[in-house]
Amino acid sequence: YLQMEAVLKYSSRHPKPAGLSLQYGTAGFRTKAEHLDHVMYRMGLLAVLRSKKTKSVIGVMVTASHNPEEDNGVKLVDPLGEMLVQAWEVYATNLANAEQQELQTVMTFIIQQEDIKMDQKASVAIGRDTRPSSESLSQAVIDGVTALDSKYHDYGLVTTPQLHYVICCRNTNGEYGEPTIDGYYKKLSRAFNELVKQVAVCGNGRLYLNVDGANGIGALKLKEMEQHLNSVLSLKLYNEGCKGKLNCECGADYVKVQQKPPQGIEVKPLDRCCSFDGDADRIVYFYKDHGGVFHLLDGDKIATLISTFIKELLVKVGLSLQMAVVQTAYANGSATRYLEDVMKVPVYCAKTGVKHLHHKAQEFDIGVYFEANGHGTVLFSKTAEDQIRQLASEETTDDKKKAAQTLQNTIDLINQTVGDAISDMLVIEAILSLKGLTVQKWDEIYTDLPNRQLKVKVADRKVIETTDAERRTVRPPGLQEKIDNLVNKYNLSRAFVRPSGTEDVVRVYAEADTQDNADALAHEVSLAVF
Ligand code: NG1
Ligand code: ZN
Repeated sequence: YLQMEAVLKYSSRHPKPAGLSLQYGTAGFRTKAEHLDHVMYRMGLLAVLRSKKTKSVIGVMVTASHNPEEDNGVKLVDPLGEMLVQAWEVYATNLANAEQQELQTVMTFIIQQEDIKMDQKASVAIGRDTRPSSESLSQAVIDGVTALDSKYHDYGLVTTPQLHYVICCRNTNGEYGEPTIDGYYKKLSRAFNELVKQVAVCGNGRLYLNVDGANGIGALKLKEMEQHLNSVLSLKLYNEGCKGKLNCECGADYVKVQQKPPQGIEVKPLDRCCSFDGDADRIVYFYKDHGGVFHLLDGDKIATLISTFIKELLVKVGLSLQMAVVQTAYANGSATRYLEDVMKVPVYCAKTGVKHLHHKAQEFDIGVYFEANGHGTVLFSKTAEDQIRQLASEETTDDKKKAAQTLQNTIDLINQTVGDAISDMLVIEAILSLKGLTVQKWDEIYTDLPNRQLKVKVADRKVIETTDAERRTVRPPGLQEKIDNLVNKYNLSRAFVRPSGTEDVVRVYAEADTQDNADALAHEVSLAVF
């Protein structure tokens, strides 16, 4: 049919390097930016098909998150702001890898397989991060949408969670919020200002926070957000992207993996600091104590803080809603133990990758999920939200109503579509001020077990197969026994290996009673992987 002519014509402007093969992984496509032009064009095509199929606006985000500046990537966003449904990932892979002469066949296959009505209207929303390559790559996405004669809205520079938010709003008739970036700022700032107005904030009535923007989009967008914040929160921005390179010796991933502060930030003892990643969907906190020792507050500490706060409010409002925390194998053993034994909160372990955690968290009235690296959010079921909003508006005792209103504002402050550094940061700041907690007191809730993460290059990482939410290997034969024997040599120890879904490496994780032992165990396990 006619459109195919346009698809092929435009496609020749976005030629695929012959033989290049990429895979839509846990975070979409991700590789060197110069290999991605054809992928972007084709994801524009796929977004149109997905939009026709779901009769909804579909998002396309151009970013490679915490990867080096030279890399780029692309992810599709489904109607309610979730990640692209798994069944379509293989279409994405096939479309990206089709040679020019196969493009028509692959397109036709998807259209037939999904019974897509090509006369159905489509609409695509596009966003991008601050990488130098992102602008022209998002143009390639636009070419794909245009080739199929469809509508698009280019939101330009946005954080990943902002695009997810907008998609959700647009597909729910504005029920989730106003479908603009300004609407995002208004929704979050209103909730935040409501939350903190009831507390006499320590010192001169302001909260102070140092933010490492990873030289990325987060810093840019925080400046816009700040104007809405009634000047309660005083942000000092570092690595805001004017000088330094994106994610280079800074950002949430660097701070988490290196376990040290980012470059370019001046940390005074007990100063509260946080780091965003390159597309602002992850956040970690850190500080230095009086002895100059660095302390990291990762996704596990954030999940603990938030779930404790919500649990206390649920007791006050007297609602028996079921709350659970979802983690991955990378969660620190101390965090899991604290939540289960002290907080009596059920904890579940999901496979690495946000979609797995998100999916599990949806099973509960309130599902708090965080990856140790700082990606996470809280999901409230419709029932939970309705009950809380009802109580907040009722004529009940003052304390009960107040707690319900606090919960309601917390719901509004949280970006339920995906982990969001800006939203999580505001939630954390509000909780700390409401509970009168310093960053050090928050850190002391439990003590992390010393741990180490390593990467190992192997010929073929796919030979490693895992089970039990990636905590054990089933292949190659004998590997798990070797790991078990090594783990048994140490106290309070745990270790596992898994192939990365975003890099050509095998990741090794170990924890033990001392840092030396965690380091030694990680090293020994990585030797066993060869
Ligand atoms: P891989 O490369 O599969 O370990 C990494 C992170 C994930 C997730 C994805 C997507 C770790 C150990 N892994 O996945 O948590 O964030 O990237 O960005 O941090
Ligand atoms: Zn990210």
